[in-house]
Amino acid sequence: MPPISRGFRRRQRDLPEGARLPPGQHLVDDFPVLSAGPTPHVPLDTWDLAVYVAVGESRRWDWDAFRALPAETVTVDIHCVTSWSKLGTVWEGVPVDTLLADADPFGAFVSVECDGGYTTNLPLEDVTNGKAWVAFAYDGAPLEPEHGGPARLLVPHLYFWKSAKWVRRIVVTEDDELGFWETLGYHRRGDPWREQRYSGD
Ligand SMILES: Nc1nc2c(c(=O)[nH]1)N[C@H]1C(S)=C(S)[C@@H](COP(=O)(O)O)O[C@H]1N2
Ligand SMILES: [Mo]
Repeated sequence: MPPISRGFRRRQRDLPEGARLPPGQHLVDDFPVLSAGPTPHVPLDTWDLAVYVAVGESRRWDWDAFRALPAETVTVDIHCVTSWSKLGTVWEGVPVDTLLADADPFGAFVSVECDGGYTTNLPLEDVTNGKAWVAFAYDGAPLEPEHGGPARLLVPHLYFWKSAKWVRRIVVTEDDELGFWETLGYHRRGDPWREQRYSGD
């Protein structure tokens, strides 16, 4: 039996010139799929996106109306709490600011709800002012179901569990109502640069 060869150890890839990684993260080239349950498949003709801004004030878009909203192409780095990061990912999506345009949200948090039952909570501040999108394309192609298609939240400056796949409802809340992973001990905000992985971090 040969000794365990160094070749078996994962070699840390060199960072591209000028790139930075949050603490405790390593680079991957592939695009891992992380889903807490099966991939939902909702036909586009029954899909809609609803935003609940305040009591008695909601907005709803069916697929065609959603796709008619002005979209942006963004190139961002993404960071999963399980420690992989991926640099320079290219997405197309509708800014959450657009979904909230002219609204007067009655709370300072949002609860994001998905097909399949996944939820996550975020400060409203973290999904506004150009920091978050509802993305429908990745790398120039419609978003694959496994990666959240037809549409997912994209909040690249926070750990990627906040980027809820198969998003259907964004609900403004007064209190920070813990979501799926947050209830299981993950951090309520999840800033990778501050390494906010677990609730005590
Ligand atoms: N609806 C839903 N969204 C989700 C998840 C999930 O299980 N269900 N997993 C989260 C986690 S932990 C990560 S790292 C990313 C993974 O996205 P990906 O599968 O496209 O890489 O989605 C996040 N959004
Ligand atoms: Mo994750």
